[in-house]
Amino acid sequence: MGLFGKLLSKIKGTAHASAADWDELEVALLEADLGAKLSSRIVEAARSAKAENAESAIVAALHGALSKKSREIARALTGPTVILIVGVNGTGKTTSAAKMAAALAREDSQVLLAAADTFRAAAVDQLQTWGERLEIDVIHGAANADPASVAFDATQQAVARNVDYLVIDTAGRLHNKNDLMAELGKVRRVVEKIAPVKEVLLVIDATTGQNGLMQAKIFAESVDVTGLILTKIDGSARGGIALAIEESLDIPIKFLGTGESAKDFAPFDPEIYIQGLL
Ligand SMILES: Nc1nc2c(ncn2[C@@H]2O[C@H](COP(=O)(O)OP(=O)(O)OP(=O)(O)O)[C@@H](O)[C@H]2O)c(=O)[nH]1
Ligand SMILES: [Mg+2]
Repeated sequence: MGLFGKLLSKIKGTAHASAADWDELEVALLEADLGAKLSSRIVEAARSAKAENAESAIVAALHGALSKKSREIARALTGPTVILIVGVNGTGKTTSAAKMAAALAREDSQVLLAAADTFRAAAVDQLQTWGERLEIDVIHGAANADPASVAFDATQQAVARNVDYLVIDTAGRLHNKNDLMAELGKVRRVVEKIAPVKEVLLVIDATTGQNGLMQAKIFAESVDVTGLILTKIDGSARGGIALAIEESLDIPIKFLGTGESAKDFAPFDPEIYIQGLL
Protein backbone atom coordinates (compact mmCIF):
# COMPACT_ATOMS: atom_id res chain seq x y z
CA MET A 1 0.00 0.00 0.00
CA GLY A 2 1.30 3.44 -0.91
CA LEU A 3 2.11 6.30 1.36
CA PHE A 4 -1.48 7.34 1.96
CA GLY A 5 -3.27 4.05 1.53
CA LYS A 6 -3.57 2.96 5.15
CA LEU A 7 -4.49 6.39 6.40
CA LEU A 8 -7.03 7.05 3.65
CA SER A 9 -8.85 3.83 4.37
CA LYS A 10 -8.96 4.85 8.02
CA ILE A 11 -10.20 8.36 7.28
CA LYS A 12 -12.83 7.16 4.84
CA GLY A 13 -14.16 4.65 7.34
CA THR A 14 -14.79 7.21 10.08
CA ALA A 15 -16.51 10.58 10.21
CA HIS A 16 -13.46 12.19 11.75
CA ALA A 17 -9.84 11.27 11.68
CA SER A 18 -8.20 11.75 15.07
CA ALA A 19 -5.37 14.16 15.74
CA ALA A 20 -3.12 11.11 15.97
CA ASP A 21 -4.21 10.04 12.46
CA TRP A 22 -3.22 13.41 11.04
CA ASP A 23 0.08 13.29 12.88
CA GLU A 24 0.64 9.84 11.45
CA LEU A 25 0.04 11.18 7.94
CA GLU A 26 2.40 14.10 8.48
CA VAL A 27 5.16 11.84 9.81
CA ALA A 28 4.70 9.51 6.83
CA LEU A 29 5.04 12.49 4.46
CA LEU A 30 8.15 13.74 6.22
CA GLU A 31 9.64 10.26 6.12
CA ALA A 32 8.99 10.16 2.40
CA ASP A 33 11.05 13.38 2.05
CA LEU A 34 8.26 15.68 0.99
CA GLY A 35 9.71 18.29 3.31
CA ALA A 36 8.06 20.21 6.15
CA LYS A 37 6.30 22.87 4.09
CA LEU A 38 4.68 20.56 1.58
CA SER A 39 3.85 17.92 4.20
CA SER A 40 1.92 20.36 6.33
CA ARG A 41 0.18 21.83 3.29
CA ILE A 42 -1.03 18.37 2.24
CA VAL A 43 -2.24 17.56 5.76
CA GLU A 44 -4.08 20.89 5.94
CA ALA A 45 -5.75 20.27 2.60
CA ALA A 46 -6.92 16.84 3.71
CA ARG A 47 -8.03 18.03 7.15
CA SER A 48 -10.16 20.85 5.84
CA ALA A 49 -11.97 18.51 3.42
CA LYS A 50 -14.86 16.24 4.37
CA ALA A 51 -13.83 12.66 5.09
CA GLU A 52 -15.19 11.43 1.76
CA ASN A 53 -13.23 14.15 -0.04
CA ALA A 54 -9.96 13.64 1.80
CA GLU A 55 -8.46 11.58 -1.00
CA SER A 56 -9.27 14.07 -3.73
CA ALA A 57 -8.00 16.91 -1.51
CA ILE A 58 -4.69 15.09 -1.10
CA VAL A 59 -4.46 14.36 -4.83
CA ALA A 60 -5.18 18.03 -5.59
CA ALA A 61 -2.49 19.17 -3.15
CA LEU A 62 0.01 16.74 -4.72
CA HIS A 63 -0.87 17.93 -8.22
CA GLY A 64 -0.51 21.52 -7.08
CA ALA A 65 3.07 20.80 -6.03
CA LEU A 66 4.09 19.44 -9.44
CA SER A 67 5.76 21.60 -12.05
CA LYS A 68 3.61 22.54 -15.05
CA LYS A 69 6.66 22.71 -17.30
CA SER A 70 7.17 20.24 -20.12
CA ARG A 71 8.83 16.92 -19.27
CA GLU A 72 9.83 16.21 -22.87
CA ILE A 73 13.40 16.68 -24.03
CA ALA A 74 13.67 20.04 -25.80
CA ARG A 75 14.92 19.45 -29.37
CA ALA A 76 17.25 21.64 -31.36
CA LEU A 77 15.60 22.90 -34.55
CA THR A 78 18.65 22.01 -36.60
CA GLY A 79 21.82 20.13 -35.78
CA PRO A 80 22.41 17.98 -32.72
CA THR A 81 20.42 18.35 -29.52
CA VAL A 82 23.02 18.72 -26.79
CA ILE A 83 22.21 17.40 -23.32
CA LEU A 84 24.52 18.15 -20.41
CA ILE A 85 24.39 15.81 -17.41
CA VAL A 86 25.43 17.41 -14.10
CA GLY A 87 25.28 16.67 -10.39
CA VAL A 88 27.20 15.93 -7.21
CA ASN A 89 29.47 12.90 -6.86
CA GLY A 90 28.04 9.45 -7.18
CA THR A 91 24.44 10.39 -7.92
CA GLY A 92 24.34 8.30 -11.11
CA LYS A 93 25.36 10.79 -13.83
CA THR A 94 27.47 8.42 -15.93
CA THR A 95 24.95 5.61 -15.65
CA SER A 96 22.10 7.99 -16.51
CA ALA A 97 23.99 9.48 -19.48
CA ALA A 98 24.44 5.96 -20.85
CA LYS A 99 20.85 4.94 -20.15
CA MET A 100 19.56 8.10 -21.78
CA ALA A 101 21.71 7.53 -24.85
CA ALA A 102 20.41 3.95 -25.00
CA ALA A 103 16.80 5.12 -24.74
CA LEU A 104 17.30 7.63 -27.56
CA ALA A 105 19.07 5.07 -29.73
CA ARG A 106 16.17 2.66 -29.20
CA GLU A 107 13.94 5.33 -30.75
CA ASP A 108 16.15 5.19 -33.84
CA SER A 109 18.02 8.41 -33.10
CA GLN A 110 21.73 8.76 -33.82
CA VAL A 111 23.45 9.39 -30.51
CA LEU A 112 26.95 10.31 -29.40
CA LEU A 113 28.27 10.27 -25.83
CA ALA A 114 30.99 12.58 -24.50
CA ALA A 115 33.17 11.75 -21.51
CA ALA A 116 33.76 15.24 -20.12
CA ASP A 117 34.51 13.85 -16.65
CA THR A 118 38.26 14.16 -17.05
CA PHE A 119 39.14 14.19 -13.35
CA ARG A 120 39.55 10.44 -13.20
CA ALA A 121 40.68 8.05 -15.91
CA ALA A 122 38.23 5.52 -14.49
CA ALA A 123 35.35 7.83 -15.34
CA VAL A 124 36.25 7.77 -19.03
CA ASP A 125 36.68 3.98 -18.92
CA GLN A 126 33.29 3.62 -17.28
CA LEU A 127 31.52 5.53 -20.04
CA GLN A 128 33.51 3.73 -22.73
CA THR A 129 32.46 0.39 -21.30
CA TRP A 130 28.85 1.52 -21.50
CA GLY A 131 29.45 2.75 -25.06
CA GLU A 132 30.84 -0.61 -26.14
CA ARG A 133 27.95 -2.44 -24.56
CA LEU A 134 25.38 -0.14 -26.17
CA GLU A 135 27.27 0.26 -29.46
CA ILE A 136 27.27 4.02 -29.06
CA ASP A 137 30.45 6.02 -29.79
CA VAL A 138 32.06 7.83 -26.88
CA ILE A 139 34.19 10.93 -27.48
CA HIS A 140 36.92 11.51 -24.93
CA GLY A 141 40.04 13.60 -24.51
CA ALA A 142 43.57 13.05 -23.24
CA ALA A 143 44.05 12.34 -19.52
CA ASN A 144 43.30 15.43 -17.43
CA ALA A 145 42.09 17.33 -20.48
CA ASP A 146 39.99 20.41 -19.86
CA PRO A 147 36.37 19.19 -19.71
CA ALA A 148 35.28 22.18 -21.80
CA SER A 149 37.69 21.19 -24.57
CA VAL A 150 36.38 17.61 -24.58
CA ALA A 151 32.82 18.92 -24.74
CA PHE A 152 33.83 21.26 -27.58
CA ASP A 153 35.47 18.45 -29.59
CA ALA A 154 32.48 16.21 -29.01
CA THR A 155 30.08 18.90 -30.21
CA GLN A 156 32.17 19.40 -33.36
CA GLN A 157 32.03 15.64 -33.95
CA ALA A 158 28.30 15.59 -33.33
CA VAL A 159 27.79 18.26 -35.99
CA ALA A 160 30.22 16.61 -38.43
CA ARG A 161 28.56 13.23 -38.01
CA ASN A 162 25.12 14.79 -38.18
CA VAL A 163 23.87 12.94 -35.08
CA ASP A 164 20.54 13.75 -33.45
CA TYR A 165 21.77 13.86 -29.86
CA LEU A 166 24.97 14.47 -27.96
CA VAL A 167 24.85 13.46 -24.29
CA ILE A 168 27.72 14.93 -22.25
CA ASP A 169 28.70 13.30 -18.96
CA THR A 170 30.48 15.61 -16.50
CA ALA A 171 32.46 15.07 -13.31
CA GLY A 172 30.69 14.99 -9.99
CA ARG A 173 31.06 18.27 -8.18
CA LEU A 174 30.05 19.51 -4.81
CA HIS A 175 27.47 22.20 -5.18
CA ASN A 176 29.32 24.36 -2.63
CA LYS A 177 32.56 24.50 -4.64
CA ASN A 178 32.33 27.74 -6.62
CA ASP A 179 35.19 27.06 -9.06
CA LEU A 180 33.72 23.71 -10.03
CA MET A 181 30.31 25.23 -10.51
CA ALA A 182 31.86 27.96 -12.68
CA GLU A 183 33.51 25.25 -14.78
CA LEU A 184 30.07 23.98 -15.76
CA GLY A 185 29.25 27.44 -17.06
CA LYS A 186 32.40 27.32 -19.15
CA VAL A 187 31.53 23.90 -20.59
CA ARG A 188 28.18 25.27 -21.58
CA ARG A 189 29.52 28.46 -23.15
CA VAL A 190 32.13 26.59 -25.17
CA VAL A 191 29.60 24.06 -26.49
CA GLU A 192 27.26 26.88 -27.42
CA LYS A 193 29.83 28.35 -29.77
CA ILE A 194 28.77 25.42 -31.96
CA ALA A 195 25.34 24.20 -30.90
CA PRO A 196 22.78 25.18 -28.25
CA VAL A 197 22.69 23.19 -25.03
CA LYS A 198 19.01 22.30 -25.03
CA GLU A 199 18.95 20.49 -21.71
CA VAL A 200 20.99 20.66 -18.52
CA LEU A 201 19.78 17.69 -16.53
CA LEU A 202 20.66 17.57 -12.85
CA VAL A 203 20.99 14.07 -11.46
CA ILE A 204 19.66 13.69 -7.92
CA ASP A 205 19.99 10.49 -5.89
CA ALA A 206 16.58 9.89 -4.32
CA THR A 207 18.17 8.19 -1.32
CA THR A 208 19.93 11.40 -0.24
CA GLY A 209 16.64 12.86 0.90
CA GLN A 210 16.35 16.53 1.77
CA ASN A 211 19.97 17.18 0.80
CA GLY A 212 18.79 16.66 -2.78
CA LEU A 213 16.71 19.81 -2.48
CA MET A 214 19.75 21.80 -1.36
CA GLN A 215 21.80 20.43 -4.28
CA ALA A 216 19.08 21.35 -6.74
CA LYS A 217 18.84 24.88 -5.33
CA ILE A 218 22.54 25.59 -5.65
CA PHE A 219 23.00 23.97 -9.06
CA ALA A 220 20.03 25.93 -10.36
CA GLU A 221 21.69 29.15 -9.19
CA SER A 222 24.89 28.38 -11.14
CA VAL A 223 23.60 26.78 -14.32
CA ASP A 224 20.23 26.92 -15.97
CA VAL A 225 18.99 23.49 -14.91
CA THR A 226 16.19 22.49 -17.28
CA GLY A 227 15.20 19.22 -15.68
CA LEU A 228 16.01 16.51 -13.18
CA ILE A 229 16.88 12.86 -13.38
CA LEU A 230 15.93 11.22 -10.11
CA THR A 231 17.97 8.05 -9.63
CA LYS A 232 17.95 5.08 -7.29
CA ILE A 233 14.25 5.25 -6.63
CA ASP A 234 14.31 1.45 -6.79
CA GLY A 235 14.33 0.10 -3.27
CA SER A 236 13.67 3.54 -1.82
CA ALA A 237 10.30 4.62 -0.48
CA ARG A 238 11.63 8.15 -0.30
CA GLY A 239 10.75 9.45 -3.75
CA GLY A 240 8.94 12.35 -2.08
CA ILE A 241 12.00 14.50 -2.68
CA ALA A 242 10.73 14.71 -6.27
CA LEU A 243 7.70 16.68 -5.17
CA ALA A 244 9.67 18.79 -2.71
CA ILE A 245 12.05 19.91 -5.48
CA GLU A 246 9.34 20.54 -8.04
CA GLU A 247 7.33 22.47 -5.49
CA SER A 248 10.13 24.75 -4.34
CA LEU A 249 12.11 25.23 -7.55
CA ASP A 250 9.66 24.48 -10.35
CA ILE A 251 12.22 22.28 -12.12
CA PRO A 252 10.45 19.34 -13.78
CA ILE A 253 11.63 15.80 -13.21
CA LYS A 254 12.13 14.35 -16.66
CA PHE A 255 13.44 10.85 -16.00
CA LEU A 256 13.66 8.25 -13.27
CA GLY A 257 16.51 5.83 -12.73
CA THR A 258 15.16 2.58 -11.37
CA GLY A 259 18.19 0.31 -11.30
CA GLU A 260 21.69 -0.28 -12.62
CA SER A 261 21.05 -1.63 -16.10
CA ALA A 262 20.38 0.25 -19.33
CA LYS A 263 16.67 -0.46 -19.36
CA ASP A 264 16.16 0.84 -15.81
CA PHE A 265 15.30 4.32 -16.99
CA ALA A 266 11.93 5.84 -17.74
CA PRO A 267 10.29 9.19 -18.42
CA PHE A 268 8.73 10.61 -15.28
CA ASP A 269 4.97 10.22 -15.36
CA PRO A 270 3.31 12.39 -12.67
CA GLU A 271 0.05 10.46 -12.74
CA ILE A 272 1.77 7.13 -12.11
CA TYR A 273 3.93 8.78 -9.47
CA ILE A 274 0.94 10.19 -7.56
CA GLN A 275 -0.96 6.92 -7.89
CA GLY A 276 2.12 5.20 -6.48
CA LEU A 277 2.09 7.49 -3.45
CA LEU A 278 -1.60 6.81 -2.92
N1 LIG B 1 19.99 1.06 -7.80
C1 LIG B 1 20.39 2.00 -8.65
N2 LIG B 1 21.70 2.26 -8.78
C2 LIG B 1 22.07 3.22 -9.62
C3 LIG B 1 21.13 3.99 -10.37
N3 LIG B 1 21.82 4.89 -11.10
C4 LIG B 1 23.13 4.69 -10.84
N4 LIG B 1 23.29 3.69 -9.95
C5 LIG B 1 24.54 3.18 -9.37
O1 LIG B 1 25.13 4.21 -8.60
C6 LIG B 1 26.55 4.11 -8.66
C7 LIG B 1 27.13 5.44 -9.11
O2 LIG B 1 26.72 5.66 -10.45
P1 LIG B 1 27.55 6.55 -11.46
O3 LIG B 1 26.76 6.61 -12.72
O4 LIG B 1 28.95 6.11 -11.55
O5 LIG B 1 27.46 7.94 -10.70
P2 LIG B 1 28.20 9.31 -11.09
O6 LIG B 1 27.27 10.39 -10.69
O7 LIG B 1 28.60 9.27 -12.51
O8 LIG B 1 29.47 9.28 -10.12
P3 LIG B 1 30.75 10.24 -10.21
O9 LIG B 1 31.12 10.38 -11.66
O10 LIG B 1 31.77 9.55 -9.40
O11 LIG B 1 30.34 11.55 -9.60
C8 LIG B 1 26.86 2.97 -9.60
O12 LIG B 1 27.11 1.82 -8.85
C9 LIG B 1 25.57 2.81 -10.41
O13 LIG B 1 25.38 1.51 -10.89
C10 LIG B 1 19.73 3.70 -10.18
O14 LIG B 1 18.82 4.31 -10.76
N5 LIG B 1 19.42 2.70 -9.32
MG1 LIG C 1 30.43 9.62 -13.38
